[in-house]
Amino acid sequence: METLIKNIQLSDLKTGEEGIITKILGHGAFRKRITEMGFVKGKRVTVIKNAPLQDPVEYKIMNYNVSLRRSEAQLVEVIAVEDAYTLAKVPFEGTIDEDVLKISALQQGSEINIALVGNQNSGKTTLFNFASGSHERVGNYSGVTVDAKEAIMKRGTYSFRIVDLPGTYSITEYSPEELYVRMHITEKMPDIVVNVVDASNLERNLFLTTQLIDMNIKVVIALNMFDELEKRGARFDYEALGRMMGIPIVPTVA
Ligand SMILES: Nc1nc2c(ncn2[C@@H]2O[C@H](COP(=O)(O)OP(=O)(O)O)[C@@H](O)[C@H]2O)c(=O)[nH]1
Ligand SMILES: [Mg+2]
Repeated sequence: METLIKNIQLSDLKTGEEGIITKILGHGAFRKRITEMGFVKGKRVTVIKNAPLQDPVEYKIMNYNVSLRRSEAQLVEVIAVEDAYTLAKVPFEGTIDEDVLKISALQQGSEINIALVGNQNSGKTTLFNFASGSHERVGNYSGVTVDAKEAIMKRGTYSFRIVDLPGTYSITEYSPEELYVRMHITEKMPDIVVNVVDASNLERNLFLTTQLIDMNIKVVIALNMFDELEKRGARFDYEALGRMMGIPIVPTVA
């Protein structure tokens, strides 16, 4: 039987407790800074001082003492050291080296959250159904006015949690759909946003893309309906556009 081991927030560890880092949430400047401080997957972190409701929290990582704001520590996921032993199938009293702990932490952290974002009729649901086809459906979850579908698929040791978000032309919060998509990105912090773009309607579709770029998140463009483009005999140097925007563009036919 597979043991279910829960990731916990680093901020929840109490003084003296230790964890092994399984995932860093967040993007951009925060991610860069925290990684530079040594907070990367597989590293052991010890709580030096975590007083309730007090900021900052003090940690020891790679033999350095560092302070993190509580809000930052909430973006670091860890597993308890005991759990890393369980994952590594080594008894807790047994001898174990850091490499083994690291490998088990990497396995634990291998859930990748993907959000499909794009205009209506760009092919999000078709892509979602293709990706989740024979896989487990987690089901629908709904806001007050809009729905999103979620599925998990597994490839090797990775599991991908994919969310099909409602179609939007922008995410400036004017409609419930826009608000929902924006909240999902800022609060759930998907590891990757797949921006599904209708290749035959580029100009309109790329407006949303520019807004996603401004959100400082990891974006990949699925240049969908590529068959329609080819049918019209159009040629499009999407690699050059991708280089200009700093985003990988992958042609797809959902
Ligand atoms: N030709 C073509 N049609 C597609 C492709 N992807 C989706 N469609 C069609 O486009 C329509 C809208 O797709 P849908 O997945 O519902 O879009 P959504 O609103 O973004 O979820 C459907 O009729 C799909 O069958 C594609 O790559 N090529
Ligand atoms: Mg849809």
